[in-house]
Amino acid sequence: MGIVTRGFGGRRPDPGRPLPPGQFLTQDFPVLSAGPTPDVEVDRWELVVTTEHGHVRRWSWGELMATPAEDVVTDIHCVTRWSKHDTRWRGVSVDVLLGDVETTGEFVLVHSYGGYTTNLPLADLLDGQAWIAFEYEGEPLEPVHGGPARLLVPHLYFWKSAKWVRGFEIHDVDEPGFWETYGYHGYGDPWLEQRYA
Ligand SMILES: Nc1nc2c(c(=O)[nH]1)N[C@H]1C(S)=C(S)[C@@H](COP(=O)(O)O)O[C@H]1N2
Ligand SMILES: [Mo]
Repeated sequence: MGIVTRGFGGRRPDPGRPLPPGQFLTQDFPVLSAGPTPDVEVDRWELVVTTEHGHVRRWSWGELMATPAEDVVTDIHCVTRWSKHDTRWRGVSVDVLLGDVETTGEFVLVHSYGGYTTNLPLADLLDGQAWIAFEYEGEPLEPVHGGPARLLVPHLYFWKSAKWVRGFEIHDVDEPGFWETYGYHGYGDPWLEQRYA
């Protein structure tokens, strides 16, 4: 007997797979943006990490592309109650980017081109839990979905996955980001239904 592999084309929704409470499955890819899609050219793009001591580490687009990337297949969950199974991304693990950044800060305020921000514990960006994603389903990430690159943190509600990501500010204290200031939960675990504070 051969081994049956589920190829990309063969992926199907699995109605038996558990969803976080209060979520429904969608086949679409809704766009949720708090403002217009910023025009981010890759030759101007950079990712800037600032530590609590003010140390700065930058990556240009070329440097990001030269960094080993990985394929990620994961479920995503939006606080507006849609979830998607088996979304396929390509990106650079945040572990690789922060590998040589010295910090004892515990919190990150993520910044996007266009001004969006979101906060999360640094630990949630590490240990294979977060990527700077630049491809979706085998194609360059579309601008409306955060292209050229977005943060992907699929274990938290999708508002933490900042589109058009521009940088991480590492802090000793937790500072609320854009939606968190408007009452969204500080952490946002979909399995615990941490929608609002
Ligand atoms: N920069 C930026 N990132 C963002 C948002 C935004 O408005 N601006 N919206 C967030 C929210 S609420 C969700 S649900 C997802 C939506 O991503 P999508 O539009 O690719 O589905 O992006 C998140 N990241
Ligand atoms: Mo959202």
